[in-house]
Amino acid sequence: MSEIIVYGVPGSPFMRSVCAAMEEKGEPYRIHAFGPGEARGETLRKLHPFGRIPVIDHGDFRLYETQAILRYIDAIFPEPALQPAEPKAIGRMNQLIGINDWYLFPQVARIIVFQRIVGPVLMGTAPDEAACAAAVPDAERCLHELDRLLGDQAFLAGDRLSIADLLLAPQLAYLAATPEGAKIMHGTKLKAWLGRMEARPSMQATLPPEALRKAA
Ligand SMILES: N[C@@H](CCC(=O)N[C@@H](CS)C(=O)NCC(=O)O)C(=O)O
Repeated sequence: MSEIIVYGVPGSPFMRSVCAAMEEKGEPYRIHAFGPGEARGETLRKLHPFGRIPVIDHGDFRLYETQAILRYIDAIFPEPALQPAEPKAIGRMNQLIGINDWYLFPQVARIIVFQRIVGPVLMGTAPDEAACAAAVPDAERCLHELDRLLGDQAFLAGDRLSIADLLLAPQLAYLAATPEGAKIMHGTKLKAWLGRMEARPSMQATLPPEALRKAA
């Protein structure tokens, strides 16, 4: 079977989810890293019409949208399974994926993490304090709901690691490193879960570049 190539910009949380899934599977993969300029230009548009990362190639099969990539990886490398079999856990995992893609990333991480970490490190911009403050109610809603759904479980969708954990942990690792995220997550079960996730070899093997880690 041909090797999976992951296209993206190192430090991207969505790309980290894909790489962490490959690490969990213990399967080799290759990263094709774009520079920040390339990631906004025609090179990327040729791979991804919406100009986002990550994208994967598996032989002549190309795929984008992180949750689709994660499900594909789980289908071609079945062990260890990253999707539950029990209907309620499947529903919960899919709900969490939706929360990430519809609320947490666009309403919260894309604003607070960009303003506090990505912009200052990669573009030399100063944080827009008003934009960060305006995103706090959405951050509170998302993080409190994730904490509630996690409850006393070991993982977000139950007692086993799933795609939901791998999608959300890279996003929350950045968010927890911002003053807004740190304050909201302080003392929560979600924060403890994040600590457990960050200790996993798959997350340790896919740490963001040092400059982004230091800023975080
Ligand atoms: N729905 C997409 C979102 C991916 C996404 O937004 N990736 C970010 C990087 S983490 C990106 O490409 N940003 C480029 C931009 O905002 O122009 C997915 O799940 O793959």
